[in-house]
Order: sequence, then C-alpha cells, then structure tokens
Amino acid sequence: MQNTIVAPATPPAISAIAIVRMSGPESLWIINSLLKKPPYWEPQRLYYKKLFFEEELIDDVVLSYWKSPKSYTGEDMVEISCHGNPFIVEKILEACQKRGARLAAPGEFTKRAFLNGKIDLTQAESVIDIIHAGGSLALKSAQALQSGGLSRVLLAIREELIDIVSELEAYIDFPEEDIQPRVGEQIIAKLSEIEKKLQNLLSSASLSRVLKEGFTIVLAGSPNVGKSSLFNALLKENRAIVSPHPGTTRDTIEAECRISSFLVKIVDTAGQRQSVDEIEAEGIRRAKEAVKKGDLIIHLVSAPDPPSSDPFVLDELLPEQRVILVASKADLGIHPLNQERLAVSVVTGRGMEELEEKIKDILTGFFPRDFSYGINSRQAVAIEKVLTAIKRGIMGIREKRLPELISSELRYGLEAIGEVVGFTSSEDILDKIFQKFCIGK
Ligand SMILES: Nc1nc2c(ncn2[C@@H]2O[C@H](COP(=O)(O)OP(=O)(O)OP(=O)(O)O)[C@@H](O)[C@H]2O)c(=O)[nH]1
Ligand SMILES: [Mg+2]
Repeated sequence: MQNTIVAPATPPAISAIAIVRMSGPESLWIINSLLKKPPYWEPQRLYYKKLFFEEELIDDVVLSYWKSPKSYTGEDMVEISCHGNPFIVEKILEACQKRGARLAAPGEFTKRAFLNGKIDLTQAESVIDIIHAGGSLALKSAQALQSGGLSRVLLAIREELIDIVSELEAYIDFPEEDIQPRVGEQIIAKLSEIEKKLQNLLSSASLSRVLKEGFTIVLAGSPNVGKSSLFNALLKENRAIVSPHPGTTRDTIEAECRISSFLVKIVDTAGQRQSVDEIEAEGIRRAKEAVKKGDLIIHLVSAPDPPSSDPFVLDELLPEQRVILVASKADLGIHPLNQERLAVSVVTGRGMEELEEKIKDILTGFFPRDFSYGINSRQAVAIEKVLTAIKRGIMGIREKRLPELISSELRYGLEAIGEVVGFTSSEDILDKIFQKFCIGK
C-alpha cells in the first residue's frame, strides 16, 4: 500500500494534453530524478519543465505537486501534463516505473483516498457515477453523493441508534426491570421515524438505476404504423429499416439517445399481429417482452386509418407503466376515432416537439420534486438490512422482549450502516467497487 503508483489519467488518444498521475511517498523523488534541475517544490503550484530519462528528452511538461495529506489520495502526489500523444504518455509511465513506481490498478487512487480517510465509501462510489453521468439529473445525484449526502443521513441515523442502544443496554445491569411503557413508546416513535427515512432512501434505488442505465422507451403497435420511422426520427439517424411492407421489423432494435437532459434507450419492435411466419412470431414475442420491461410505451396507430383492435399491446401494460398514445402519419389525414391521440408526422415534423416535451414531462414525473440522489444496489442491500433490524427492534419492544435482545438487533443495523459508509468493508467488497473504475482514477 505504501508504494508509489503511476497511471495515465486521460484516455490513450491524440489530444491537446494528456495527464499522468503519481501517488505515494516516492512521488517527489521520482519526478526529481527525471528533471535536470528540480525546483524548490511548493504544493499546488505549476512548474513548466523539460522531462528527461537518462539524458533523452521525453517532453515539455507542466508539473504540480500535492503534498500529503492535502491531495486526492491523501499521499504525496505529482501530476504531469504532457502533450497529448499516447507514445509520450507511455514514455513517462516507463520512466516512472524504472525509477520505482508501479502501474496503478483501476480505481487505486480513489481506493487510497478511501483507505486514507479522505472520503468515505459512498463518496468513493460517487466518483464513478460522476464520470459516467449521462444527463444533468444523474450528475446532480452523483454530486450530492460526492458531497456526502447519503453518509450524512446515515450517520445521523447511526447516532440516534447508538443513543437508543445505550438506553436499552442500561437495563442490562438491572435484569429484574422491564422497559417502562413510556420509554418503550418513545423508542418505538424514534425507530419509526428512522424506518421512514430508510424507506425513502430505498425508494430512490430504482431511480438511480434509470439515471445510470437510461429510461427505456418502447415503440409498439400494429405492423406498418410507422414505428421504425418514428424510431429513426427520435434518434435523428437512419437506424431501422423502413418500408411499406407490413412486418418489416423482425427483431427488437435498441439505441441510446438523449431527450432533454435524460439518457434514454429507445426500442423499436416488430408490429403486433397474428403471424404465421416463425421468425416474425419470435419478433412479436420479443416485442411483448420489451413492452413489459419498458418504463414508457409509445403506442402508435396510423392516423388516417380506423383503429383496429390491438389486443397485444395495450391490454398487457402493467398498471405502473406510462403510455403515450400517438397517431402517426398525420400528414395523410386523421380518422375521427384517432383525434384523441397525439398527431405526429415524421414527414412534416408535426407533433415531434410535443412528443419530446411529453416524454420529458413523463420522465421528470418519475422523480419526486425534492429528489436529490439515488442509492446504488450495494447500498440498497445494506440499507435493507438496517431496515430489517429496525423493524425487528420495534417488534421486540412491542412484544416486551429482553432489552439485550432488542439492542443486539439494533446493533446489526449499526453494522449495516457501517457497511454502507465503509467503516467495515472486506477486501472483496472494495475490490468489487474499485475494479469498475478506470485506470488513473
Ligand atoms: N406519409 C407518411 N408516411 C409514413 C410516416 N411514417 C411512416 N410512414 C410510412 O409508413 C410505412 C411503414 O413505416 P415503418 O416505419 O416501416 O412502420 P413500422 O411500424 O415500423 O412497420 P413494421 O416494422 O412492419 O411493424 C413506410 O412506407 C413509411 O415511409 C409519416 O409520418 N407520414
Ligand atoms: Mg418497423
């Protein structure tokens, strides 16, 4: 752990500037060994220097020094900005390694920051979310976690739990005494408050999934109603084959794009009809699957035609699923029975803005007004454990169990909170978290 690590912090591509980072006690010594005349280092200042390895010029670079503990990792760090040429980056990495640094593992800088107490585990996890955020709400959520939003809530709960546990454990010295009913009621009230807060946190887990993976929007309807045409129009790219033959789309086709500030995955499906063709039948089965998994369904009919009964899609929607009813090909006229639907034409562009606006409104509606961040699945599993402990605690008091039994339930809850913020974390959990990172972060 004490050794010095080095890694590129920028991707291996030709660019204006590339950055190499080094962290560990030998950082300054190593960089000095690559300079003709090392400067008098002051932390967080920039130095313009020529970098050499054994008399050979590597590159003109800008260097900065971050002195322990005031650095990202908490250790001595040096950052080297060089010309954005992967070959130069390679040379710098090689030189640092020959002087004793070792190539960092993915996420090792952030892991060191965690191990050195610079950040807790939820903050470390948020770093990867910040890097991968695909929309402004996802970024906002990651930033709230980064600033310790989740830890603050959990640590406050932890304090309250510790108080309750010590109150309960005071009874252990007086085995003949029961918990007074009034005290029991007070503890139940406090635990119920905590229960509510935990439930709130847990309900944000599914939102966090859609923020990261994107909302799934599925286009569904009978053959030839213009699903693939709308798919292409939403993507602003000619992805799916469009043809006047009903049954053109066989397989489901997915593509990612952004609508407003949301990352979305749009799925084009095979038109729903009774089919004799084996391949088309499979496509229709897949379309139904896709509809079941969609966060939002756009159901299309052809505007000029009388609506045919379309038993496959609308009847199978889940109650929590949201639907936008669209009448496509509106440039060809609108049948009176389709008047209620949103009229759209990919030929004239009619209704496209309204459709995107509607999608945006529905996606925004998935989030509570005061939405701040979404927890990830690891955090959700541990918070679930805290919730179970709290529920058992409440039950224990109601059923007048021994105070030490109740307090030991609550102690499980404390442990699980420790798991989330990283007070107790096994090496495999850390490995699992940090291996998702990129090298150099
Ligand atoms: N005039 C007009 N024609 C359209 C419009 N949208 C689609 N079409 C035409 O309708 C036909 C069918 O369009 P597709 O997008 O392939 O329909 P689909 O629903 O994907 O059809 P399947 O894949 O067979 O289920 C094509 O000839 C399109 O050019 C529109 O807005 N206006
Ligand atoms: Mg199609």
